[in-house]
Amino acid sequence: MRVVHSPLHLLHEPPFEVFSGHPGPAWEVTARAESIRAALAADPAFALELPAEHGLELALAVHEPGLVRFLAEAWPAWQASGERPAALMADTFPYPRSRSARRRPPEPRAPGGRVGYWSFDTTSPITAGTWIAARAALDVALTAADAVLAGDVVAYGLCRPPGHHAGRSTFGGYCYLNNAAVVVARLLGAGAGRIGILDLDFHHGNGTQEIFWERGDVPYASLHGDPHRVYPYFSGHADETGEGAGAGATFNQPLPAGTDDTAYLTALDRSLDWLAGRHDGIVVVSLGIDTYGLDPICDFALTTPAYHEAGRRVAATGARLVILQEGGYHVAHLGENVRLWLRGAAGLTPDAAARPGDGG
Ligand code: Q9C
Ligand code: ZN
Repeated sequence: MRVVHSPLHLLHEPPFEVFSGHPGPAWEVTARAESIRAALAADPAFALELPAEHGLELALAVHEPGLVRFLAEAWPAWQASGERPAALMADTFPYPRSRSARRRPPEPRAPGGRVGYWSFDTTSPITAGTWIAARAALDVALTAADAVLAGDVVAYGLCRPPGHHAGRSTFGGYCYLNNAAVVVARLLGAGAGRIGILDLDFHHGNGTQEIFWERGDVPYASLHGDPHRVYPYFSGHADETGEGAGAGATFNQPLPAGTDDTAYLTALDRSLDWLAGRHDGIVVVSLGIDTYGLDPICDFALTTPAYHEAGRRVAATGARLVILQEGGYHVAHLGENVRLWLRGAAGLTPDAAARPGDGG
């Protein structure tokens, strides 16, 4: 299986995040992607490669161009303003329920105002290398998509930063550009017909859902922690099913704390049944491993063998898969869990060492 990764992710090292009133160390750290890269590099079933540059045309189609422009300019503009903090992060957001501000306000000039205008939370700092890393993650995703368009049955993009929380006009949740959504745009443009999205991250993919909310040709299925309980709080409920041409093309399964392997795999089967027949052969997988029982910021109870079984079941649908990395914060076990998911998706046994003939 081709594995696309870029060392440019190392330039994005958020120094902190603010969540539930706690200023704390960032969870979305460089060591995450390095854990995955190391695990895959040690397994001959995977061939690591660098991404090809793809430019920003598709990102500008999926996202509001002002967001892309802001992300590109934010750090230099912040530096030029004379501010010198470790990272640029929003503290003030537009509030659309204000009766006197129902029309969209203009984008302010101040960098601190601009960042609130284009984001929705306080967990996604912009640092000196954030834009370069976000662009590289997009190139990673698009290069994996190219492999599938060229005939590979499955390809994996080791995206960092992740993407599924980024909406058309907003970044947040450690995500800046929506890698999965831009890949879907690429596949649609290549004439691949209806593209399925299977979002397996612990958190609801609010950005991806929003981008395809009114699209009937991009069915979106997600299983995730119930937003009544967990981030991103404001989307992911079961009664969100799409609108307009997209009516019925969104399928959310909010799940309880402690969801274990059996319950998760049952919900996964429901998502796969729902997706079957709604796409024309290619499914983009937003692969979050923050469903892991030991994940430090999430509350599911999955164990390592479930990841191999999940990958196996997704691939057994016969869909061709563009698999993109999203979350997963238990760094020590992250690489192994991803490796096993991908081995399952490749139709390989869990353990390379035990069955040396399986590689390739
Ligand atoms: N202490 C992704 O998994 N912060 N984003 C929660 C809990 C927001 C998750 C912190 C979680 C964002 C891609
Ligand atoms: Zn997540």
